[in-house]
This record gives sequence, structure tokens and C-alpha cells, in this order.
Amino acid sequence: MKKDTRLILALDVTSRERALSLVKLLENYFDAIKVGYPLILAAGLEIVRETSTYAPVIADLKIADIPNTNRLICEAALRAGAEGIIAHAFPGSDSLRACVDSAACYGAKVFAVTEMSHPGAEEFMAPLAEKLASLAVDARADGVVAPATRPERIKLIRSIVGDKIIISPGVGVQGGSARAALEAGADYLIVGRSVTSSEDPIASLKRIASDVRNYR
Ligand code: OMP
Repeated sequence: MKKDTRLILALDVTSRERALSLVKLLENYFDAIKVGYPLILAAGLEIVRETSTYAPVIADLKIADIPNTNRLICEAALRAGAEGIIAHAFPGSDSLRACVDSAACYGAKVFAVTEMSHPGAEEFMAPLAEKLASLAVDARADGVVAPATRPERIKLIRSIVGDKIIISPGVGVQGGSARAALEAGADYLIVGRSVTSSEDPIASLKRIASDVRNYR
């Protein structure tokens, strides 16, 4: 995954046509595309292959099952062309390792969720985030997901995961700042609605891209 713009476009739209028109329009302004349940359930898994002609696709299926089921889910996404997978760490090291092993067969990356970006994550995830980050390291995940809404938590998670890739959602609509997340140690920012729901998606994405450039 190149690291030019440091932006990952979260394609949380519910039609194939809208998804493809957004990636065509914004093609030069992001390094990867994140496709999750809203789009896959609406447009089918084939959307992974279609969007992967524009940029590497991370399949955000937040996989959280027993190892065998995790493996089957990963293989479906990887066969469809995903180059990255998002999996939960909380089901445990064997479950996460099943994803890592499947991804390795396809040369793909696994990102393990540590602490989520929304307020409810403070109830159960935040107290466990350090353990989840360590588990991601032990299971040899390629990277972790950490919240741009709480940059101090990115900093803490960075101190645990060393040079693993940190991808951070929560910039824009959820209230996180691009600059603060990067300063705290995020490698990539995941941006969704502030671009995909904008009247002028190019202008909105360019604004975030310029925050990233100014940070460098
Ligand atoms: P916006 O809030 O619209 O920018 O979208 C953020 C994207 O990141 C959505 O696709 C979320 O599902 C995803 N996300 C979070 O918002 N918070 C998290 O803690 C984890 C994710 C994720 O794994 O991508």
C-alpha cells in the first residue's frame, strides 16, 4: 500500500453506481479504499474486485468469530481481491492468527481493531485496548485500527505496536482532527462521510489532504 496521501477512503455508500462514481472521481486523492458491510451487502462481494482496479481494497468485515469461520470469511474476501482485512482482536489470538495466516497466503495485510472511535468504545474496549494491541503484535498482524477521536490513545497504542501500521478512523464527522491523529502516530487516516456525503467530495478530500501535507 503506497503512502502518498496517507488517506483511506471509507466507501460506506449503498449502491454500486455511487461507489464506482466516487472512486473514479477521487482516484488521485487516496492510497486505499475501505469497503465494508454497507456496500458489500448492497452491491455484492464483486464490488471488492471492481473497486480494486482503482486502489488496494481493505475489506472491513470486522471479523470476530472462531478460527475456522474467520478463515472462511477471510478467504472469501481475499479471493474477491481484497489486499487488506480488518479483524477484531477480542475473540483471541487463535482467531486473529487464523486471519493472519489466511492473509499471508494471498500476500495481504491484517489490521486488528484495538479501541474503536465511537463514544461507546469507552465502555468495554478502552480498558482492554492495550491488551488487544499486544495481542495484535503477538499474532503478527500487520497493523491496528486506533481512534482518531482520541489521539492520546493512538500515542499509547503506538508505544505498544512499534512500527506496525496504524490506520485511524474518526476524522471529520466523528470529531477527530487529521493533524492530531498524525502527530499521535497514525500512519493513515480513514475518511468516510466528510467526503462521501459532501456536496463537493473532491474539495472535501483535498481539504483533508492539505491538512496531511501541512503536517509533514
Ligand atoms: P466516517 O466516520 O464516515 O469518516 O467513517 C469512518 C469509517 O471507519 C467507517 O467505515 C467506520 O465503520 C470505520 N471505523 C470507525 O469509524 N471506527 C472504528 O473504530 C473502526 C472503524 C474501522 O474499522 O474502519
